[in-house]
Amino acid sequence: MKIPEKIGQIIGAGQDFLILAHNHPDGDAVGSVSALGRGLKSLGKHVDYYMDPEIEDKLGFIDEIELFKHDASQLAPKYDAVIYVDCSTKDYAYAPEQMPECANTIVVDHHKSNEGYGDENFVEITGAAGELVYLLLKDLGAEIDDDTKDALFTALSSDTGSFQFSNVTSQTHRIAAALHENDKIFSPISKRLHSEKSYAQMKMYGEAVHSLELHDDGQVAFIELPYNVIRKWGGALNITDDVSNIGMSVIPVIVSALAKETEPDVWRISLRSKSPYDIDVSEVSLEYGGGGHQRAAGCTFEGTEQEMRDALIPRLERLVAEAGEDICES
Ligand SMILES: [Mn+2]
Repeated sequence: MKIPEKIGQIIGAGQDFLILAHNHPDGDAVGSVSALGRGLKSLGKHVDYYMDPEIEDKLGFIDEIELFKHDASQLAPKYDAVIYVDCSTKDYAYAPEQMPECANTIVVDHHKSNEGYGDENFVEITGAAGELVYLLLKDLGAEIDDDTKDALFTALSSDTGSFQFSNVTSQTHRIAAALHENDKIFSPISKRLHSEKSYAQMKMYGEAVHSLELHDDGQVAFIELPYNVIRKWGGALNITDDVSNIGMSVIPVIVSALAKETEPDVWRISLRSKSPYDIDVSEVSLEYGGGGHQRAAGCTFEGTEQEMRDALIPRLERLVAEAGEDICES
């Protein structure tokens, strides 16, 4: 994997860096941003983070979060570079309305749909953006201390569904192995990220299971969490990541959708497709201004529940139909 040389030069020559990630940051975004910032600071650089304050409680063990800024007035007027992490497009980033002056724009991302909007782009399709951050920190000769390891493991573990998804490669495991060196144990973080839930989160999970529908002879799963249900169980932050994957655990589902009504008539849609089928759910998310990967993508739909269902369910059935007739054989 080739890291553009210019990135090392910009970081080497610069002193002040601004790090951004996407809206509604997940474990990969928060972990990658934190690890990158800590690594740059180990090289004597000054780092500011500007991040969406809506961060899931389960990520609260990452101390770097306390340094995240949410108020643009706290930022410097000028940086040597802004680094976009885990953002498939510039628009998807959580950024101040009035961006400080940044001499360079660096992009570190792993989304297939990323077209390279930076001056310098380290964009490769990997399991997690955290893999790219690890490679970059190694390349820069940055220190990877215990907290940085925790952040990187969080990134890898989050975006690979605890190393279960098809985006896991030998590189993902090699990096995870390197993080485990010196008898470092990540079991508590794994449990925290993937199995522990609060009562409200578990009830929300139950509501999602309860709403599960199958379409297209069981090949398409559809789960809906309406606004009143989300409110009842404490808000959208109590919808854990694994809710998006409930549909995928049902046989013989190959495409699943989770529709969350985060505000009245505003639906955040998460799409999944099962490997090894050649189905790219980002085709659908892109039609609605979203983005993502072949097997995990997202977008926002504005409209009534009926409008959302009428648009989405037939579209997913068509996606499956277009993938070919032999799909049920394997
Ligand atoms: Mn990611």
